[in-house]
Amino acid sequence: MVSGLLKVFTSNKSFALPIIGSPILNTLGLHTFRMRLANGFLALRRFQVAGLMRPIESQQFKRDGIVVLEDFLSESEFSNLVSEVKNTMTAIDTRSPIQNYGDQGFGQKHTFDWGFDRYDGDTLNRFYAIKAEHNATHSFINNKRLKRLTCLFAGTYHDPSKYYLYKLFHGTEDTNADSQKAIHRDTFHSAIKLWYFLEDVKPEHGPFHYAPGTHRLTNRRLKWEKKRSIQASKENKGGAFRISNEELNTLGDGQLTSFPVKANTLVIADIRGFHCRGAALEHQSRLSIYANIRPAPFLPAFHAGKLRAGLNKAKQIFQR
Ligand SMILES: O=C(O)CCC(=O)C(=O)O
Ligand SMILES: [Fe+2]
Repeated sequence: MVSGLLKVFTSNKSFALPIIGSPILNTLGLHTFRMRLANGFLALRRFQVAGLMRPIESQQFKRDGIVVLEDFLSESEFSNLVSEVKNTMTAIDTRSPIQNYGDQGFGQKHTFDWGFDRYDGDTLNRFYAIKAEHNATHSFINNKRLKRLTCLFAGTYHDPSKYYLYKLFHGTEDTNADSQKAIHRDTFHSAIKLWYFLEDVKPEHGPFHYAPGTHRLTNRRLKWEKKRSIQASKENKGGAFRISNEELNTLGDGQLTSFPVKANTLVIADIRGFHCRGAALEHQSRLSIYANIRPAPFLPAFHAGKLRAGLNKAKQIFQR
């Protein structure tokens, strides 16, 4: 019971849990209370990391929940980065060839020496760890504009460990469908994902789709969330709610839009907004640098990197 109560104040979104998933408490508004409270903490964390400074892009992010920044790096920085990433991927793919584990739905993590694979149905997400020798990649991750925007949008301090090189291979939909291609929102609280695309993403590559404006907590949205939380509690379901296109349009907060992009474009999205992966031609791929930045929704901002280093040090001392 105590642990169930404590989980209310974490990012946990499973309606199979005792308190988070209580139909009575959600009828009384627990889920929407968590959403509103998380908004309050986000405002606090944004103030902690950026004060009152708001870069020009933040107006658009506040309105739409997504920004698309073309020509993000200079041509020379971009071409250095692309060759570093492609060389790395080729070397790793040779050492650790892609395997099919027969996963269905949202697959488990399969780690290999340089990263991990995770399948969505038959579609593969291959994430490659960034190592010290990847100079061009490190320059990208430490890009001042990138850090300013991500820290402000997510309300967190910069944490390079969140970044991966990322190759997405679209699979066969008929036999083993990719669940990310259905419209959904990831979280009940604001959090960001970013993709810095290294190659053009055309319609056949399954571009990111997003419904601008749907990250906001409008009254209609809160009503919808409440209804869905009660239903999910009764069915002990997960909390990454799906929505049909018709229902999304009825909600009226924003329409699903495809975001095909040119290489050298950075896309940052608030994943509380409705989104999905676009339909693609089989075996097409997308290449990007990716981060999923999801700070604890009910805590002030803290330096996760420094905390990890401190904990590791303490562990070493105790193990002596
Ligand atoms: O890969 C994409 O375009 C989006 C997939 C998705 O829904 C997610 O990463 O949360
Ligand atoms: Fe998602």
